[in-house]
Amino acid sequence: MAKKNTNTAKSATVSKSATVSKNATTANAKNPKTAKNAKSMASSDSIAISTTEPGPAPARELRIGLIGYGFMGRAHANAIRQVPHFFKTSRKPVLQAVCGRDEAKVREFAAAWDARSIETDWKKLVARDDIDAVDICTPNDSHMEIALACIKHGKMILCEKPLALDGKQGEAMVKAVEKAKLPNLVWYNYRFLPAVTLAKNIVDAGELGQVFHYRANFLQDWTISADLPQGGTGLWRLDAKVAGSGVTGDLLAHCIDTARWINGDIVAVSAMTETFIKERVHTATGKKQAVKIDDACAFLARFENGAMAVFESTRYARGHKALYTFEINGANKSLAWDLHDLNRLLYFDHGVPGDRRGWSSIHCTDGDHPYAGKWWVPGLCLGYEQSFTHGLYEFLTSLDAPKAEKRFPDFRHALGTQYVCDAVLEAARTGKWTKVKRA
Ligand code: SOE
Repeated sequence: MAKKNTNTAKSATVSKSATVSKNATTANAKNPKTAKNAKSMASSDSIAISTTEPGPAPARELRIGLIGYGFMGRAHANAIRQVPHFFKTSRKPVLQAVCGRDEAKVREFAAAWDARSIETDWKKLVARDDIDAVDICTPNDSHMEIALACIKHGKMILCEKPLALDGKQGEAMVKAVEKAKLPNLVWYNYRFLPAVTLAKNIVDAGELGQVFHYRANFLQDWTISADLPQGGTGLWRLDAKVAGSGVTGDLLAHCIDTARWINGDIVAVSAMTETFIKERVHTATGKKQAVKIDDACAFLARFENGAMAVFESTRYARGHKALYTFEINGANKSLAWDLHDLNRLLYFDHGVPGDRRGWSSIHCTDGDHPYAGKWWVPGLCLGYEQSFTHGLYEFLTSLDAPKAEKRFPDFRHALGTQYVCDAVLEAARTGKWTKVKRA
């Protein structure tokens, strides 16, 4: 390893000096004065770089096999590429392989994202010796089977949310992964945005005082058309057998993850759901079939810390594409966040003198803000994609300190979120307040 480094340092020296002396010669021919400057530049430049000191040891690779190449596959592949450019970790993530059933599409994805190899059978991928971690980016009904196979083969797992179809599946996954002591993550990404992490830090510092209220929405409008079929690429989200549930597992799960992370466990819920379009053509059969997912869901919740909450999600809020918002109100301060203006955290401090009191808007792009200092210069914005990059960074960091408190959602945390989803659906079915199981 050290030898390789030294070589790298040497070859850097050779090529840089070569460039400098070429410039110097050209300058010399034209203007002797410039030539003198160029010479001194050349010597100081080469002093700066002609070192035989080895640079830092290159990070050991973490060879990731990605299963699934849809929209989420791209989000994850992008994070795998970004982490080593912006963050220091002792394992360098690389896209060792991508896997999907359609070979032409997998090849296209592999070319676009520089995957080193492809597979069309996930069982082969999880058995490969050159894969350290598997990134499960497939529809929800396959998470458990793939995760259990990964565990058998001793692979770390990065699993797309929600963890599974329901708590029962989630329990089997948690049991197996913890028994095997394999590092694991679930991609609940929004908590890693600087403004959301700042909200968490402010609440953790106790600045809000007693927390009274939490409210969150996740609003979309893409399923309003009755002509939209269920099943197949992207549209599996409308097929209960594949998705497990509708907006509860797909969208509210994000809100629940953030809420539990910031404000602690949810202990009981009361809910209502609605399926506005009762039948849709299924892409697999070409026939109209009953729609069994929740198109919309609203629920009330009680947190362990006594705070009360309101959550709402729908795919029928005309005009809203992905409006995730939350607000938290404490005795001293309130915080609010909106995905459409994701770099800002709204902040109200009752401690400010009354005549200057008001909501302020913190643009979380300064070096003091979580993650922001690792990117550009202060004031320049980050986006949706960085939420995945930061999540992966936290996962990689934890590999060096497996006993430290995890700064990302693992299977067990995601199981807690799954239990809230299960309780919400149960409460909507029975019309009763329902206790949430503890993960
Ligand atoms: C659904 O439209 C979806 O893509 C979810 O599946 C994602 O988890 C969410 O982040 C954005 O919306």
